[in-house]
Amino acid sequence: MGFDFILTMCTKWTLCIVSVWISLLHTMHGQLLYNENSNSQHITQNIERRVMLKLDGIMKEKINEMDKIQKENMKQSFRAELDQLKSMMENMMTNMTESYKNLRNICNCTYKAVEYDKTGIDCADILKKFPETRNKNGVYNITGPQKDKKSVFCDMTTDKGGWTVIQQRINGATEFYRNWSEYKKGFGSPIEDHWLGLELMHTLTTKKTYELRVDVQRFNGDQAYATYSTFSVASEVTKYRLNVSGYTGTAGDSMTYSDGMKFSTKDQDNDDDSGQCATYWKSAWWFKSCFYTNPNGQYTDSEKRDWKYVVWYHWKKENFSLKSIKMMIRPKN
Ligand SMILES: [Ca+2]
Repeated sequence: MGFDFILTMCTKWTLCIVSVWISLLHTMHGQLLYNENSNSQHITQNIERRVMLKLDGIMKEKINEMDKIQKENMKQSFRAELDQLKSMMENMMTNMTESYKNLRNICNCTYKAVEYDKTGIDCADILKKFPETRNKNGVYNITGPQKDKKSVFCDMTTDKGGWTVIQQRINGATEFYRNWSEYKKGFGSPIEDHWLGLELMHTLTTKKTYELRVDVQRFNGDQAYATYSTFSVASEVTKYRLNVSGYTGTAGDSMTYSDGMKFSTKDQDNDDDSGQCATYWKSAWWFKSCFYTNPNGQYTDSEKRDWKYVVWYHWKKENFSLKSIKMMIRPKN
């Protein structure tokens, strides 16, 4: 039985040592038979030395092997732990996304549930005709230019309620870089991002004297408002010329600058600028040259500084993007 064979066969420490000692006895016996005249003590010592050397070699080799195995095992276990961690993170992300979707659905359901089958000329008219709607914000119907019903969001709580929301940006769900006919007709959803439509704004604000309230919110949660004692939109012939005046509030006056201006969209340049404010800023508004507020600008999901975003400059005298803006009108008493 050779040592190399033992080395190959040895996989366990105990097995290895037992095998080596069996080999020692075997070899001793063989050597004694072969050298029957030799000094048995000398032979024994010689064999013992060789066996010890071999054992030492085997031990070293085994230690190296164990080191390698240990390193490999550590590597494998580390990799397994990483995979487990990765899988946990992926699960967490999936759960978070799901929770966020559920939360959004709950919010939407709440909003959807708050739809009232009540119609009026505007939200103030609905509040007057149906006093039970006081403090009940939600979607109501108002009579459109062609006597058709149009869904609007009514704010029935702020400053005694009766406000018809004409413009809203809350989540970037709707693209606002649109053409003239879309701004004329209106677009979006009353419970999310919404533009009521220039024609309906004109129809409403020429029947009575309206006031305007604008509510703005930063991404840090700060809120402010601006009210204007008069607000009206002239006919399409005048390019929906704006009449706004009588500012009071906490947000600063960023709209009087646009007073008397025609409305401009990407396909109708009616501004006072030598260029095209609408196409330059990818927006639509009663641009002059160009604006201090950009309610129909690009929506972004965090606070950034650029005029292209939804901006209300005079609040902090800075052009940071707003988290939300809401424009609403109500007839003056
Ligand atoms: Ca121009």
